[in-house]
Amino acid sequence: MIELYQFRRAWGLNPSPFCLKVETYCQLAGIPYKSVRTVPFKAPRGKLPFVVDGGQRIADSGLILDHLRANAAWDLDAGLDARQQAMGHLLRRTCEESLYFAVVYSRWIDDAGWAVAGPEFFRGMPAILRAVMPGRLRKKVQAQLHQQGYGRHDRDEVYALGTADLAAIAVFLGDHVFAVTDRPTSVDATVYALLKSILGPPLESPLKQAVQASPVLTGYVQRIERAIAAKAA
Ligand SMILES: N[C@@H](CCC(=O)N[C@@H](CS)C(=O)NCC(=O)O)C(=O)O
Repeated sequence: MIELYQFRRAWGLNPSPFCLKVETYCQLAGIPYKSVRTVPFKAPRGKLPFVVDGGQRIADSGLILDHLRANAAWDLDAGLDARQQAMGHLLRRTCEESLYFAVVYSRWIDDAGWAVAGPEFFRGMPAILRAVMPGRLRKKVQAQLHQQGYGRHDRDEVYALGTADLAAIAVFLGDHVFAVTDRPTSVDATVYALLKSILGPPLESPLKQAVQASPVLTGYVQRIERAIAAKAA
């Protein structure tokens, strides 16, 4: 049984796109796993998720998926040709290296998003910690986004960057059932995780408006959820 170390649920959902990516992959591939709640400072690389499999600790969602796919019975990417793999790589990078940071901005930096996300992220924390931790971590995320670059843009520009990614993803998906072939792959775990992270939480932002306005994107999210349900049945 794989142990998947991740954040506490927020709004009843997996709040982290990278944790949700791994959890979705496990669900799509029918991999038995146990979710274990933890915090980043206990992770091997200071970020979540990580997994423990037979005593081996593996951090980073991409490396975790590589590890899971090494078991042929769990390899959703088997049989993809070089072009499909390349398209998947580009799509994944768009989600993880660009769209992700717009999502982070919508939760941690945008005052409207923070007013909703802050209390939920730190719910249940002892009052003494809750008085200092949210502000401290918000400053840390602010510094991370500044280093990454998107934090140097104003609100409209950040959302323009994110919605441009969403528009490109929607064109790429078009009328395809799944991202790069006719069945779910690891690429779908990533794309779904980002779209669900925008759609699921009760946060209003131009990112959410863009997903909700796209039948391609909302239809895709529903298809992935049907594929997960079918695998569990
Ligand atoms: N490259 C890593 C990124 C993981 C990541 O950024 N995780 C975030 C949550 S979505 C995290 O743990 N942040 C806590 C921190 O930076 O302190 C992966 O693919 O797993």
